[in-house]
Amino acid sequence: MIRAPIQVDLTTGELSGNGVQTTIRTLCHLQGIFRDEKSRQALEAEKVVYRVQAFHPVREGEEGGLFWGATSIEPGVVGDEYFMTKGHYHSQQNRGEYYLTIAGYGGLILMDQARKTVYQPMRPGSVHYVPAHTAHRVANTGGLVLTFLACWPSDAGYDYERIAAEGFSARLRKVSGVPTLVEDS
Ligand code: PAN
Ligand code: ZN
Repeated sequence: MIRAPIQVDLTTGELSGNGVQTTIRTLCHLQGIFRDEKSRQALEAEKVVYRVQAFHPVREGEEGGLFWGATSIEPGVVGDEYFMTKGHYHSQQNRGEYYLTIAGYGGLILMDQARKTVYQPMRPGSVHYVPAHTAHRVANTGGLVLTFLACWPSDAGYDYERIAAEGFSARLRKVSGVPTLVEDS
């Protein structure tokens, strides 16, 4: 089915138009995500960490379509770890994705099947290819809202359970004020 276009505000990354859905993730949704659980609990439970807007022109799980999204992560830390997304593998592991940074500064954290974790600095205009079979998460390392756009296959799905069970092998932490990828002990 041919769908009406939606709009991206190229300054803020905000999506608008028919079919755009918004999900909010507050600190209370992010139990077990950050290394320092005590610090997370000491913060305001309703504090917004990130917001995801998504445009699904076809049903989730349908083969052959593409989804479009915008994620905005607030600046902040939990302990010494930057505010970040939950992170996931795609349920259909052989599905990749693109990210395009619109505003702010951050890090895309990628972990391959061998649990090797790297991070790529994100800045306005940076385009990041998330390969298939690769866990992905984004952290806001700056003092402003970090917003990026994403495009991914409609049958990719989200495997959050594996991240909940196994985590990433490294975390992006603020060490002497500098974003540093630190192996998780
Ligand atoms: C993105 C992410 C979005 C939020 O649209 O879903 O940035 O991150 P979490 O889903 O890990 O909470 C994407 O990667 N879609 O596949
Ligand atoms: Zn994804």
